[in-house]
Amino acid sequence: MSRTNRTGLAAILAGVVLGSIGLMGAGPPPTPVFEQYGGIIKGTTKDALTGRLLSNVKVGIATTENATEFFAEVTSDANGHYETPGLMKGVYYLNYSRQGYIKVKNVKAELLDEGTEVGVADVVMTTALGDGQFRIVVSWTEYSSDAVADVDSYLAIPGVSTPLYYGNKGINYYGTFLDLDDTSWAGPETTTIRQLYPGVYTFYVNNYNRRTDWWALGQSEIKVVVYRGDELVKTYFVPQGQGLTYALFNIVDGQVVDIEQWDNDLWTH
Ligand SMILES: [Ca+2]
Repeated sequence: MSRTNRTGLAAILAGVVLGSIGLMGAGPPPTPVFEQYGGIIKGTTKDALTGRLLSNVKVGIATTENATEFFAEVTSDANGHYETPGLMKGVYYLNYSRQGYIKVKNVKAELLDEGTEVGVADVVMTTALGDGQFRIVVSWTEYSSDAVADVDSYLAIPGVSTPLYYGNKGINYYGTFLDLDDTSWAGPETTTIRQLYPGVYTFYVNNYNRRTDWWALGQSEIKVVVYRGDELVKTYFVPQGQGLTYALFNIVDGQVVDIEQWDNDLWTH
C-alpha cells in the first residue's frame, strides 16, 4: 500500500486536531510511542452511505494483526480527522470502531523511515445491515496524475441484462442500490444489495474518464470492501495491471467468491 507511505501530505491535511489519546499499560517500552519520534499516521473517517466525514470513531493502534489490546487509541474529531501520537518506524495495524457501525480491523500502515514520515490511512465505515444484505464500498486515491478520477462500480444481477451502474443509481434496481456515485477522486462509491436473489452476482470496477490510458485503473489504489449483515467480509485491492475493467468477485448464494481478474469484455457504459 504505497498510499500509507506517502510523505508530504502534512500540508494537505493541516489543521488536523488531535483527538483524545489514551496510552494503555504502564511501564517501560516495548511501546512504540515516543514523542521524539516524529512519524505519525493520520487519516479521515467517512460514512459509506452519506460520504460525510465521521466523528467519534475510535482508532486503536497495534503492532500485530488481530490485536485485542492497543498501545494507543485516538478518536476522530468533528471533521472526521484522526492522528496518532509520534511513532517509531514500523508496521502498524489500525482498528476502527464506532457505535452502530461495523468494525474495521487490521488496516495496515507502514512507516519506513525514522523521523517525520506521515502515513495516511483513510477509512470508510458503514452502519450494520440486515441479515443477508450486502454493502460494497469502493474508495481510491485522491488526485494523482497517473490515476483515474472517476472510477465506476458495476454490479451484474442474475437474470438482468443491464447491471447496476451510475445510469440507474438512486433507485431500487432489482433489489440493489447505487447509493453513492463519486465522480471526482477518492470515493466512497457505495453499492447495497437489499434483496439478494438466487444466482450469480458479479462486481467490477471500470475506468470511466481516462480510457486512453490502460494502466491508469491499476494505478488508482482502488480498495473494495465487502460487508454482509453486521460484518466486514473481505477487502480487495485492484493491483497494478493493464485494462479498463477489473472484476473483483461474485456473490453466489450469499457467499463471496474471488475473481480478481482484468476483464474488458464485461458490460460497461
Ligand atoms: Ca464513479
